[in-house]
Order: sequence, then structure tokens, then C-alpha cells
Amino acid sequence: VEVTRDEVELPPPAIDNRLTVHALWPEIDRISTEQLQAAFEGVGGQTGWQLFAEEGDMRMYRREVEVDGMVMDPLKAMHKVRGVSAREMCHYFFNPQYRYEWETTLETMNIVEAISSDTIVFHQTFKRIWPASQRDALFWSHVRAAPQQTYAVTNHSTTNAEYPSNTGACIRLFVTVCLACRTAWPSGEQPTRDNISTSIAYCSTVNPGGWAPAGVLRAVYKREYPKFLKRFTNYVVEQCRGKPLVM
Ligand code: 6CM
Repeated sequence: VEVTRDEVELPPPAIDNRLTVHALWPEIDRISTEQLQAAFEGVGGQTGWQLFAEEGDMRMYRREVEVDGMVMDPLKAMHKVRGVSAREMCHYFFNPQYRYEWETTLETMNIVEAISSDTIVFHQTFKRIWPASQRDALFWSHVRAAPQQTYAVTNHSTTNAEYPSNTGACIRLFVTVCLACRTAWPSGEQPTRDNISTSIAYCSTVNPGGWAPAGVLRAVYKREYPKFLKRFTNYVVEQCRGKPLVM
């Protein structure tokens, strides 16, 4: 499957059958289903989520989790954006041609395997954060539609013999990310840019894969995640301005 810079396909409304014959399909389907289900679950009551950032409609929560002294804090963010659809949000998050325009932690991004129109395996390196070693990641990314005007992108670490971990300057990190979006509009009306609003649930768990000072890592997350979500959502609003709505 060829993915070119000028091929601008929106996320397909049904699973691409080139994916369902791939060896990764059972894992991709299971993890994507689990992530999407968990994404819209609440953060209140006894769930242990603590609010750490709030701005306008955006709220970010984390749970402090350490395994052998390494920070693995799960993060969950809720946001609401007007005038863009769930499908449009996921299109810009999934599609590699836009990534350098909104992803500020990125140093390099390569397509390892374009499995189908809805699934790509990526290798990425991230900017180094002093005093830790530079990190890289190898993960599949899958976009899908779900009932109730919902679209979601799930990213999850994988392995590939041609991209071995911890051989060069980088330490391999492990990531599970889900961006789930659901669009609503007033009942009895047709959806337009002026009356739709899209609820966003973004979940991320990063295992740094090797030593990184807990305090530095938590400070980086506290600064970078709100910056990412604000920048990404503003980016999509800007990209969609004046273009016909795609639901
Ligand atoms: O979800 C985000 N981006 C996606 C596309 O790039 C993808 C990325 C996942 C990797 C997330 C890793 C973040 C770690 C960034 C800093 C490097 C850590 C060095 C550790 C040593 C101290 O799902 C947006 C990700 C926004 C991250 C703030």
C-alpha cells in the first residue's frame, strides 16, 4: 500500500480488508476496542484520577504509577471542540503528512509499514530531554469508526526485526495512546460547522523503557501534554476553516 503526500484520504467508515489478513490484526482489533471503550469512561469518584491541568473546556488527569522507580503515569484528557468533526480530528492525528506541523516532541518520523488505508507502522525519534538519553518508539497506528458519530486512533508499541531497540543512541520507549472523538449537534438539525461540537478523550501511557529521572519526566509531561492537545486541536480547527464539513 502506498501512502503519498498528496493522497488525502479521510478515515474510512469501515475496516480496510487488507488489515484483517495481517498478522497484527487480532492485537490491533483487541487493543483498539479496549482503548476506545475505556476512553469515554469517567474520571470521577474513586477512580483515582487527579486533575493536573485545566483550561477552557480542556481537563487533564493523571494517576501516579511507578514500576521499579520508573514513571508510567497514565494520562487522560477530556476536551471539547466546536466546528470540526470526529472524523476530521482523527484524520489529522492519524495521517503522517501533517504530523510535523503539530507534534513538537518529534525529531524524526518514518513509515515502517503501510498496512492499509487505516493502519500504519511508524518509527519515531523524539527530542532529547536532558539529562536522559534520547528516546525512540516503534508503534502501529490504527484509525476506525464506531457507533454514535465516533472515530478513534489507537497507537500501540510493536516490534520489527529491522528496527531493533537500544542499539544506537536511543532507548526504546513503549506507548499506548488513544484519541477518541465523538460529534454531537442539536436534535432535529442537520450537522454544520456552526452547530457541531466534538468531545475528545485522549489517553496515553508511556513506559520510558529505561532510566529517566521521575521529577524531570513528570515536569515534562505536565508541560507537554496540555501544549500538545491545545496545539493539535487549534491546528485542526485552522485546517478545516472554510472547507466543507466531512462527517
Ligand atoms: O500522541 C501523541 N503523538 C502521537 C504521534 O507522534 C503518538 C506519540 C506517542 C509517543 C509519546 C511519547 C511522548 C514522550 C515525549 C518526550 C520524550 C520522552 C523522553 C523521556 C526521557 C526523559 O501517539 C502526542 C504526544 C504528546 C506527548 C507530550
